[in-house]
Amino acid sequence: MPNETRSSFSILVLHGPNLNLLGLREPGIYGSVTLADINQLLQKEASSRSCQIETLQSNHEGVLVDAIQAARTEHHGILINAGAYTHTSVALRDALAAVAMPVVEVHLSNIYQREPFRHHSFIAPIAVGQISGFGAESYRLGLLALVHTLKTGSRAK
Ligand code: CA2
Repeated sequence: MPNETRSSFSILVLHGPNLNLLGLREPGIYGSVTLADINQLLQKEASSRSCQIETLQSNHEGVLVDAIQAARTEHHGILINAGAYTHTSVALRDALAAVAMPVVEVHLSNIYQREPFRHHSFIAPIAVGQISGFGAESYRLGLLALVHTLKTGSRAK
């Protein structure tokens, strides 16, 4: 079914390494919200837009690559906070590019206000867009941006 006439989408939400520690360690940088809180927020936002989400957190690059490959037949788009793999992983970027579906990259912190090694993202060039620096709100905004992209097929150039 063409996207313009679809009323619902299935979205894979991926969380990379150490994000399972959210709310439990370093609240000064990443805040006190837990990953379970973020997933719950996304579930609520998605269901109010008649969308489905599947969430997965992994500390292992290969697990994330496998999930991205499997998304090809299960989902319409991917929302990803790849954590530190953002700055290191050609494998994740290649997998995301290979599945050829809209990807939105999100970060809790503003990666451009942090150490120089966090300023480069391997994912950004193959993503529809990136949202960085709004805490848990980055995920909500990212989900809205992804749903908008899926519904309209629109991407700014
Ligand atoms: O700001 C983000 O969302 C990051 O993707 C978070 C990554 C970091 O490597 C990226 O540069 C930016 C780190 C996630 C680690 O999360 C923790 C949470 C609590 C305690 C320790 C780590």
